This record gives sequence, C-alpha cells and structure tokens, in this order.
Amino acid sequence: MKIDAISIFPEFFDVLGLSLLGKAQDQKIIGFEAHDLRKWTSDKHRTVDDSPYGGGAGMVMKPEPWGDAFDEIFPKGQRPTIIFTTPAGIPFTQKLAADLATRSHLVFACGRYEGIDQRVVEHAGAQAEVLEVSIGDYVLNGGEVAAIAMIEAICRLIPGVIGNAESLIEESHNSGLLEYPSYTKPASWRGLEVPEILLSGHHAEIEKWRNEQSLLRTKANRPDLLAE
Ligand code: 6GU
Repeated sequence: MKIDAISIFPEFFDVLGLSLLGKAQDQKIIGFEAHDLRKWTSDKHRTVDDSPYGGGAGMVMKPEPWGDAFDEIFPKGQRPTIIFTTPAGIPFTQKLAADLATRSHLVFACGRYEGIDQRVVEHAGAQAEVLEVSIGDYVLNGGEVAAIAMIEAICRLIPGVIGNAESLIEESHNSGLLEYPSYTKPASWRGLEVPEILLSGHHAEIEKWRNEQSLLRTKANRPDLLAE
C-alpha cells in the first residue's frame, strides 16, 4: 500500500519510522511519504491560509496549494482514496480501518486552523474516492495526530505488517465488545492474585470467564456498544 500525507508539519509523521510500521516500510509492504503543503505555495511568505468568507474567528486553508499538491500526488489514470482529517468527519472505526486496509493508495490531507476551503473536498472527488474522517468527539489543533492514529490502525491490518496474525482476531472491537482483562506472571504480585480460573487449565471455563469479563467491561466502560 502507498500512503501519502500532506501537511504543513510533515515532521509529525517521523514517528511512522518506528516499530512495526518502520519495519513494514523497510520490507516495502507499505510505502509512506509525508509532503510539506508549503511546497505548493508561490508567494514570499508561503501562505496557506486566509480569513473566512462570511466572517468569524480563525483562518481557513486556501484551496490553491491543495489543488496543486493533488495534481502532483494523485497518479494519472488511477483513483486513490483521500481522507480529509476533520472533527466534522464520519467516525473512524475498526470497520472503516479494515475497509481502508484493502485500498492500494491512501492520501491523508491534514487540515489546520479552522479547516480547509470546502471546494478542495469537492474538487478532490473528481479524481479520488473522498472521505472526511474524525477520530473522536474532541478537537485537535490539526489533523496530523489523527492521521497517524488512522495510519497505524489501518496498516496493522495489512497482511505481513504484524508478525502474529492471531493477535488480530481476539481484539477489542472485532466482536463488538471490549477485550477481556489480561494477566501474566507472577501469579501473585504485591498481594494481588491472578484470577484462579486462568491457572486452572480448563480451556472451556476460561473462555466462558473471558466472555463474561468482556461483557462486564463493555457494560461499565462502553454501554453504548451494548445498545447497538
Ligand atoms: Cl481528524 N482532526 C482534528 N483537527 N481534530 C479532530 C479530529 C481530526 N478527530 C477528532 N478531533
């Protein structure tokens, strides 16, 4: 999979060189490139924003640099998927991550300030599959951290990125419930014991206990998931 990110702070994406995603890049399973939006400005101050039509606080990202960036980054004759990061987007979920993991080319357009001129989104639709996506109900200063979170969630679902494919199966959100609690050695630690059932070797009983724990945890932490 090819992934491009466009941002005025491309250095944010340096973290993608670490750990499993770094390894996946070395192995050419994913190819990642971060681009500085200011590359596509032409004035002395390399301006990327301007005041909003209609008034209001804050600044809006100008359309021209984005259009020029897309002209260069979108391959001719192909239809990449472009993700505009915005708190006004559709929710990013495990399901969306799995869907996006099947694409061959993702482009993340990371807005700052009060957002990007909406015509940029409209215009991108002519050359790409377009999604406006949010990672949750809170506001970040820009889309870079959100894009990094999405890239990690998507890439770990690509075959070969995670060594142990089994670990993908039993995770929180796959079943619609949260994952059961985990324990490791020592069995007794600072007066706290590992639940005895886990030491029993009764696999059917352990599975039953884990299912119960998943349900209890979901009830306590995410009752909204049970309502669904
Ligand atoms: Cl994708 N961008 C920004 N700026 N804030 C967010 C977000 C995205 N998702 C949640 N908050």
